[in-house]
Amino acid sequence: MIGTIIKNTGSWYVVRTDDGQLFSCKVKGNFRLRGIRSTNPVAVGDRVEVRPPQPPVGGEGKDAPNDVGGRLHSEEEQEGLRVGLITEILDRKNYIIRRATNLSKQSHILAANVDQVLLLVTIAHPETSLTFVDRFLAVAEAYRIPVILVFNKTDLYDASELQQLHEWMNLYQSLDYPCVPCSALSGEGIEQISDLLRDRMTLLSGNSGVGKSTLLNTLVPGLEVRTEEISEAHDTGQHTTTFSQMFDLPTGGSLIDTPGIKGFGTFDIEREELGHYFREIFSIGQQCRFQDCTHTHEPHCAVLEAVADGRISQSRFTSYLGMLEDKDEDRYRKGY
Ligand SMILES: Nc1nc2c(ncn2[C@@H]2O[C@H](COP(=O)(O)OP(=O)(O)O)[C@@H](O)[C@H]2O)c(=O)[nH]1
Ligand SMILES: [Mg+2]
Ligand SMILES: [Zn+2]
Repeated sequence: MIGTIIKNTGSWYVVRTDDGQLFSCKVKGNFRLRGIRSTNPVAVGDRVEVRPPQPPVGGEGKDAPNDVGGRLHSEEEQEGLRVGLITEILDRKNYIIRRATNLSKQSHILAANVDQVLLLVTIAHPETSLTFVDRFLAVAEAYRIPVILVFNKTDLYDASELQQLHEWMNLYQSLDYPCVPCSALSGEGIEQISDLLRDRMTLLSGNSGVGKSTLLNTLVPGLEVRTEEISEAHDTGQHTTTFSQMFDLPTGGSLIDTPGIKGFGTFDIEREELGHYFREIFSIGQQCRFQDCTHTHEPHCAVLEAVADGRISQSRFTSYLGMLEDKDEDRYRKGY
């Protein structure tokens, strides 16, 4: 049977088959993914093949998930889901990974087959930094995954914060990112967000405290995801226990929530390539004299000129330089 992974708790996965059955699954023991060293072989959003475990014939079936630890103990199994075994993964459209730590080569797959990402940002309470937003956008650009920027908690903003909201929205709208001001509490913007999410698989992302769980509860009636989760505290820790889940939207489509994950993290982008992932730097950079211009010191650099005369925003350029610097450090530490 073919289905979609809709939940991941540790080594257990809930798969919903295309005919609507729910299975609580483990992954077949010898399952390997080509080319990715990741802590999880499959992730929420993956399309997989599921088989009921082999009945034990005169002993334990070799593939039976019951082998592991001897006893079934997943939450879902206790809730009466059938037990299954993931035996194959179907081709992925894309996947989003995050390195366990900056220096680690091991990655964790956050989600697969996503159509777009909703990045929840707050101007204040807490403030999301523009650097964070720009890094996030650059990595999404590299993955070719569209991002919707949603500015939450508008009900809390004072005059100067509202002013800042407009500036930020102007900046990112000018770069063709859809921007929606919203209040998960008052309901402002919710309808517009619903429209953008319709019939798509969307990954929900953003710093802790920006209102992801609250927004989820607003968009999915009947859901009561806990807000202000404590798991976020482990965010910078080495071994985040990730627990991802996909929620169906009443209007069609789904939202994937990955608590404890605030960003994509970094991944390997060549120095000369980084500018491709900042839309305005990419387009203006076409006019630089050198094709591999890093827009830092080169003569006749169109990007430096555009920063000087305000066509490229200083904050965007600062974010770009920050990412370049990180790359230098990475290089140094890893010795490549
Ligand atoms: N005033 C206001 N508070 C909000 C809004 N959205 C979320 N919050 C509050 O912000 C806090 C963190 O929200 P939560 O959904 O747990 O954030 P998460 O960490 O991103 O999941 C909670 O106390 C929410 O009630 C909003 O639009 N307006
Ligand atoms: Mg939360
Ligand atoms: Zn240049």
